[in-house]
Amino acid sequence: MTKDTIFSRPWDKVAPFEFNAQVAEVFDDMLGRSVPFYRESIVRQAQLAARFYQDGTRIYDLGCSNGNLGLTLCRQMGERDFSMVAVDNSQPMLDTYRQRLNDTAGGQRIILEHGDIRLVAMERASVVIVNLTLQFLPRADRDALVRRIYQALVPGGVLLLTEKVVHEDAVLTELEQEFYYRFKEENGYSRMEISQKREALENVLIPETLEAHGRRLRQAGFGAVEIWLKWFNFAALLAQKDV
Ligand code: GEK
Repeated sequence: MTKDTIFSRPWDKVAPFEFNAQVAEVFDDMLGRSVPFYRESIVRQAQLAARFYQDGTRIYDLGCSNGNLGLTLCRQMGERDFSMVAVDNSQPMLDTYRQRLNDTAGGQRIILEHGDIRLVAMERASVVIVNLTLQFLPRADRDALVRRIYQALVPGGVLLLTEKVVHEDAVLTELEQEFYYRFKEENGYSRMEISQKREALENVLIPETLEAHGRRLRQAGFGAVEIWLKWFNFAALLAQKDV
């Protein structure tokens, strides 16, 4: 695993964050050290996907990056047949995913699609995964995507939505961020790295409150919504379409 040192030297001007080849190369180290319970949440989402998958339907992974979820799902499903479409608009991420799929038993069950998740056609979905990706869309585009996901789901189908979140209360938002930066420091990031990354993500990663996510899910039609993981400024939700 290549170590993430992207922000370890002072930048003259911090450019907006992009999912380019440099990021793809260090992605696993970056996420492992920047997202609390990243591995745990990948494993549980793969287990949930296996649990809710309905034969003859599809799983969609929107913003699939280098395929950690898909590869974990292949292991979870064993010999069981399934069909997954994994979408990302970063070619370097998909190149890594492709290489990893070639080395994975049953990897042909996953189809990679290069494109914008706002435009991807979806149908007969029993599981849609949006892991840490809705936050990168302009806020104005989020309602439409969640509505389209709801429409593409078969009865009993689920959306697994994980996001960085903020609190409605500014003081609690600050507390959550303080603990988040503490987590990053404990994982070896310097204060300068943390601050430059924060600047690079400004206006690129736009987190919302849990209440805003709940409202959007309900407005799209989801009846049952469960927060199955919460750590300060991170939350993972499961929303199910009525059977
Ligand atoms: C994981 N889910 O490891 N269309 C397609 N892809 C996009 C778009 C878009 N509009 N915007 C961003 N992406 C992954 C982690 S990373 C989260 C997701 C993070 C892609 C982007 O290229 C990147 O690969 C991914 O969404 C976000 O389970 O790095 O914080």
